[in-house]
Amino acid sequence: MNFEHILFSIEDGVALLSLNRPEQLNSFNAAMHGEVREALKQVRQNPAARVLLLTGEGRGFCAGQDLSDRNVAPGADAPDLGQSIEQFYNPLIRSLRDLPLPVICAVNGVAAGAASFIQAFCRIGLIPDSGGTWTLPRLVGMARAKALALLGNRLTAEQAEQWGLIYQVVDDANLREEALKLARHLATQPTYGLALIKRSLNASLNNSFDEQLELERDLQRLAGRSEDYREGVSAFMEKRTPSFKGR
Ligand code: T3D
Repeated sequence: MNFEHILFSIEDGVALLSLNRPEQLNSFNAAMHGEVREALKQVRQNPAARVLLLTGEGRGFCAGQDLSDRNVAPGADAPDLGQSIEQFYNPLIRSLRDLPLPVICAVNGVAAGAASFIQAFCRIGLIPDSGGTWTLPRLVGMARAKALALLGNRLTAEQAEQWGLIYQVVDDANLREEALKLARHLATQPTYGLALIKRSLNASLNNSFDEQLELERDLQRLAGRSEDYREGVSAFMEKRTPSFKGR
């Protein structure tokens, strides 16, 4: 498949997916959804991909749905946004959350809509979707989540970091390099073990402490059977740097 709306490559273990509709601040249309879906399928199927790095071309990261596709004539039927969420957005979010690899998001500019430092939805009469109403209160607490969602104010990257919405702010000029450095490091690490860590942390948000202890037992059993665990222990005993294969 030739990609028109995204840039996609797999190199040095890093799958790099950059949204590429800069004039529309990388907002999503159906074609871009299709390309992202195909790229994520390739990431899942290609063992050479050991980390996913998401970013955007131009001055924006992503402005959510392309609203020019939603500008209906007076009197025309309203679009079925529920259907669009079901067909496009929810599968995308599930696919990223369930991807058995670390996912790094290098947010290079304004992010609104599906990946967001502006919960812009309230400005056009919609609600935060793509899991926003689930994720936001868990990351920043209910008071701040409500303020972000009801006011639609811009949250600076520094504030987003302070509030726990993102991991780290870096200088604009260094973003791509810093993100690649992190991605390349993760690409040399025990990918299968990292996938199990991601799975257990995701599950912890809904589990009781006892349920989580049981999940940890089950996933540690799987991790303990991996080639990388064996290599990690050997390397430790032999006082050398481990060489992980991601299995
Ligand atoms: O299928 C479904 O519909 C399901 C539902 C999905 C839910 C959603 O995702 S709804 C959320 C949709 N997104 C928004 O409401 C954000 C709209 N954009 C903005 O509010 C602002 O653009 C930003 C706050 C993100 C950035 O502001 P600013 O001042 O930095 O840039 P700008 O001048 O507004 O935008 C620059 C250009 O990008 C401009 O085009 P132009 O005038 O240069 O030709 C603008 O129209 C375009 N653009 C920005 N966002 C979108 C967009 N074009 C289409 N769709 C957009 N979402």
